[in-house]
Amino acid sequence: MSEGLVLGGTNNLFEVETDDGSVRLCAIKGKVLKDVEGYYNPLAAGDRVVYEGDPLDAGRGMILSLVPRANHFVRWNQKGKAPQLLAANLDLIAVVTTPDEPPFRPRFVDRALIQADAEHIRPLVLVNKCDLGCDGDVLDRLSDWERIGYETLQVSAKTGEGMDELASILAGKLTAFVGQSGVGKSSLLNALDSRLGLRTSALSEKFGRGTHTTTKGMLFHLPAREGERPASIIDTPGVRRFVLHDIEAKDLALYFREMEPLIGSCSWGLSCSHLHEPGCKILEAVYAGVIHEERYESWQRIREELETGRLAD
Ligand SMILES: Nc1nc2c(ncn2[C@@H]2O[C@H](COP(=O)(O)OP(=O)(O)O)[C@@H](O)[C@H]2O)c(=O)[nH]1
Ligand SMILES: [Mg+2]
Ligand SMILES: [Zn+2]
Repeated sequence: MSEGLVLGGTNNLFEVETDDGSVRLCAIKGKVLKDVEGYYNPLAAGDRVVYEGDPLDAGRGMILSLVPRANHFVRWNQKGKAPQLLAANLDLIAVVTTPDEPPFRPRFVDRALIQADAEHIRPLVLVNKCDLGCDGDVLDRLSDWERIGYETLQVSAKTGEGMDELASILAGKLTAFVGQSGVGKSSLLNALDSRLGLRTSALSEKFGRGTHTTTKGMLFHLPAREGERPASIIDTPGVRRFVLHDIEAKDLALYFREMEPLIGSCSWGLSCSHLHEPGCKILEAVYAGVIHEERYESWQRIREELETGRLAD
């Protein structure tokens, strides 16, 4: 029995990297992974598992158990009606977005930031395709995320702009790239390591027939750059919408970094809905510009979504 690292997998067959760097295709033995019951997928890229090698086949093995996770990044899978593990044991979540093609989606970013904070994983707002130009709205949101304590970085997988800085941030960490299909997650990976040669596809092809884009998470080790430790990246499946998991509507404001310090100080105390009450410190902060209107709107929409189970946006 030895420990290995899950690189990816589907249909209960997982690619497990062994200590010597080789990869074994492993099935899960029986029902040993009880602690992950109820999930859309039992294991995710980044998981560490205990496996037993097949004595007759160096490329095969059986997963016996899961090593307890330091953290996991999950979203609610609406179709499968279950939480879906996107990645595990992360040091960083890069929430990838674009100024255009596909259009800038700040609410997607807000949701992913909240889920990252809820899991205590450091998030980075990564704007790709900055060669297309960031207009005022995008820059305004970026400076607001910075103001409330999030890191942001503008890069272009196409021109290479910002890629050195990105590589330095990623060095020595396990990072998940999370973002909608088409924002350039695979292109960023190719730019970081030209040997990968991952399939990328134009937006117009993304939703067409026979296209082949990432449908499962996959972990890649990048070569170390001079003077830096190597980076590992998980390319997660492109998610069209990001639905929060395991966060209650009444607690949502706790995950908005600029709202959290105000909670409890409203005239109505903890029973304040922050929607219309006089003496609401959150509403006052919105009027005073301390909470960005767009963030307040994000909060309202997500709260309604969590309360009713109906998807907004
Ligand atoms: N203009 C521009 N296009 C890019 C950039 N990065 C990726 N793309 C294009 O965006 C499309 C989607 O990229 P892909 O990597 O497949 O996105 P993914 O679905 O997130 O993996 C492809 O046509 C890429 O050529 C960039 O920095 N600038
Ligand atoms: Mg891709
Ligand atoms: Zn209030």
